[in-house]
Amino acid sequence: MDRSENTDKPTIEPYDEPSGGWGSVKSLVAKSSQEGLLASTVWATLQNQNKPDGYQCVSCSWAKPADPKPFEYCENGAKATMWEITPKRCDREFFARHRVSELLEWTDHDLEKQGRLTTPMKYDASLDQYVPIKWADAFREIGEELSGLDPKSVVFYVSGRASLEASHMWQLFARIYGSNNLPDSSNMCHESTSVGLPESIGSPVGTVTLEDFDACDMMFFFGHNTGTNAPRLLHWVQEARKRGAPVITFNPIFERGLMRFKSPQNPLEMLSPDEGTKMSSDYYQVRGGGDVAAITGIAKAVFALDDAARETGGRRVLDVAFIEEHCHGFEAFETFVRDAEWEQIERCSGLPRSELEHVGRVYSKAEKVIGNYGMGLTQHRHGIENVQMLVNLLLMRGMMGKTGAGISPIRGHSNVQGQRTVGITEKPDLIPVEKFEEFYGFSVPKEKGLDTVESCEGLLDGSVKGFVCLGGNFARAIPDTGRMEEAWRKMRLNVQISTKLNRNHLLTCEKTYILPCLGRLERDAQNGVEQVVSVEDSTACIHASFGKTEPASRELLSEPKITAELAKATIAGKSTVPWDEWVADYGLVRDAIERAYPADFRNFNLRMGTPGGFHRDIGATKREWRTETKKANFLVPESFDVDPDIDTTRPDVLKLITVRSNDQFNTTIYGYDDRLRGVKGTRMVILMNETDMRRLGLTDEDRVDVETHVDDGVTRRVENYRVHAWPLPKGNCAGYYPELNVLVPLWHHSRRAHVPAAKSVPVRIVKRAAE
Ligand SMILES: Nc1nc2c(c(=O)[nH]1)N[C@H]1C(S)=C(S)[C@@H](COP(=O)(O)OP(=O)(O)OC[C@H]3O[C@@H](n4cnc5c(=O)[nH]c(N)nc54)[C@H](O)[C@@H]3O)O[C@H]1N2
Ligand SMILES: Nc1nc2c(c(=O)[nH]1)N[C@H]1C(S)=C(S)[C@@H](COP(=O)(O)OP(=O)(O)OC[C@H]3O[C@@H](n4cnc5c(=O)[nH]c(N)nc54)[C@H](O)[C@@H]3O)O[C@H]1N2
Ligand SMILES: [Mo]
Repeated sequence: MDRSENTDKPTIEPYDEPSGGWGSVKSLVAKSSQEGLLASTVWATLQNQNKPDGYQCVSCSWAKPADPKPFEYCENGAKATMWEITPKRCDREFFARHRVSELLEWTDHDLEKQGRLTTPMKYDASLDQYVPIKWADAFREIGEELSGLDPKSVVFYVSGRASLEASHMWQLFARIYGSNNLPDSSNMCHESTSVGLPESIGSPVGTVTLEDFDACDMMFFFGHNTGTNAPRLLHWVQEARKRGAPVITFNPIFERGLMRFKSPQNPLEMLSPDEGTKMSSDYYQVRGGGDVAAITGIAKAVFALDDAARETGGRRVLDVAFIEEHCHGFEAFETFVRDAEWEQIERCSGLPRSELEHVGRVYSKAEKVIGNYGMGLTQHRHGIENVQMLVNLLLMRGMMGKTGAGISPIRGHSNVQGQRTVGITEKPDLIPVEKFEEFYGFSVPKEKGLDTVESCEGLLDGSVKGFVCLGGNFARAIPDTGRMEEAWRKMRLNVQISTKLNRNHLLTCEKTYILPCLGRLERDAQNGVEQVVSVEDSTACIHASFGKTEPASRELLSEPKITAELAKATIAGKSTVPWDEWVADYGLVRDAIERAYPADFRNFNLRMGTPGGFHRDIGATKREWRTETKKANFLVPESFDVDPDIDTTRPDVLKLITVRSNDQFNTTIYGYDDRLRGVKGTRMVILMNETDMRRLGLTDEDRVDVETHVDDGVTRRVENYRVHAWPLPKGNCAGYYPELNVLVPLWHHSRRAHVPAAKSVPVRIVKRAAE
């Protein structure tokens, strides 16, 4: 099933064109014809993308400006749109033609490529096929099934795309039923942020808005592949570079978007023969997992510069007034940094002292600095420490709570941040329990529910018996996919609310249903009245989203409607939630959200059309620290090299970094060309440092098996991958998620946040005998 290739002769050579540019235009034209879409349809739809009176893109969560450009979309946002408005249909005839055991052999790409799901389906084991089921029957059967299960044994997963309205309803449904088991895709993503930032600065989300990006005079990028995963942000980086602001990147892989960029929005740039804007003024190939060490080195350099300033009576480099008034724990941090040995910093970060000192000097001269980061920091055993260390660096110079400065976790899914804001969490202490109980007359379960890793543990030990998924492809996105697929099938109930066919649908249980829903781009009329939904972007701004395209099928229901019907079938009479009234008018759901979260959602219905969105109440942006100490906390990591799972005694053990290609959205694989890395025609490749390859007796195109090197009695292996030399730090190798998730042990995760450590998987590469 994991033969993710589409040609006999894949080609792998680094891409040296700028990101954006003509390459992105060509790629879009090819995609629209592959989907069988008319250029005029694509064009008319994209005109509305990320506009205040249009729909909010279903790809990444990057901010939507108040004054959008005529084309406020990027190559990957446009791909996501075309993927959703495709004329292709995965309808009842499709399911009549294919048995599930046959579909299990298909790749992720081939499954989703079938187009939009159109009809509710139920798995029939005697036929090994999905057969159509009426909506009313599906709701009734699922309701009966849920009523017979212990609520603690059922998991209500949410992938980060569902709207604020659907998400708020969903968590109420789960809690009234009796379960706090509300894992979110965020558990695999920015949970290190959601746990780390509140301890540091008293906010679970970032502190910057587009205003800050317009004003900053320096940026850091740690572990984010911006050109692929939030391409519109490149425009703000380009503007900053044109203002002369340094942009300093730490990433083990040279990612094109943060090297060179040509704005497809700018005809002059597009026609000019030059190579586009140099995006990172300095690009450091930090060793995977080496960021705590690298940041310690930069901090050490800052202390040294501050010492020198004090000696000569010059201007202090530390923001002493800020630290005194606003911070806690500075002395312990200072001791940690001053005590750190350069030798160890260099070894763990893979970077020479002179380079880190250079970064310290550049940082010391800047006044308004933004610290951007992505999965390269969060998906590690020490994901929380990574995040907190970047905050420490910013706090040293007072880069928090002032215009042009702050911490910027670049979030993933287009509403993943917002789902947490309106109650999707397994932790009841993060929701307004008393309010829910008072408003709706039910008792919220008080014990913590299951997060993603704990849900998987429950699958393995048999205590989880049902999964109801609001979007996503849980069983494919999680670690240890080999073991988890087997465990998944032992459940009683698998309910998938989805737009496209994916592997999770094929992991059938005793009762399995696919409930097809409207996408965000589609017109959502309830009793003839058109509804609007809302989402929160990466900068904590909340926007309305107006669906305008014709639904892919007349049978589709909206996510709020499906949630309400499931709730009515399962927990009728157990609360006073007016499910039908809410579905008839989503504005009433927004009123309910406002009542539950008045500080964030004041005048929600009135303000949601504000161009640029309205900003949530984030204390840290006002230097109001909602931490236990009432201060911004410097938090000291235990050590640098804190991945205990890498066997450093074995020179053949490498640290595997799993990444996304430029032709995928998570488990949605649009195609096999990772244009920005120059990998074409295959996803079954392991990129390696050339010296490591030679050391292990490997040459380009050799076929290898990759095995996880941990001692837990489980064999985890992928077979017949090709290796290719790539400019990576020694000891690292890289390949594509989700195919490689089979290699990630479930227990290999960020310690307190439980984010799978998908960026540091200990593996051995074993050459295959010639066939
Ligand atoms: N087109 C497209 N857009 C997307 C997505 C998509 O799949 N496709 N997914 C969305 C989602 S849900 C998310 S969470 C985001 C993900 O966006 P990113 O945060 O960019 O996630 P990855 O693609 O995993 O890339 C992680 C980057 O971190 C680097 N890295 C790995 N290990 C380390 C390390 O130890 N230190 C440092 N400094 N860097 C490291 C990798 O080389 C890579 O460049 O994108 C969102 N946007
Ligand atoms: N090894 C490794 N594993 C990872 C990661 C990694 O970097 N490396 N990244 C992790 C991260 S950051 C994330 S966020 C997770 C992603 O995990 P998920 O969010 O669970 O996965 P997606 O691939 O985004 O889900 C795709 C499916 O969502 C459904 N869908 C699409 N649009 C809609 C919609 O509007 N409504 C509904 N109801 N369904 C819809 C479609 O059926 C589609 O097949 O994966 C994680 N797993
Ligand atoms: Mo994500």
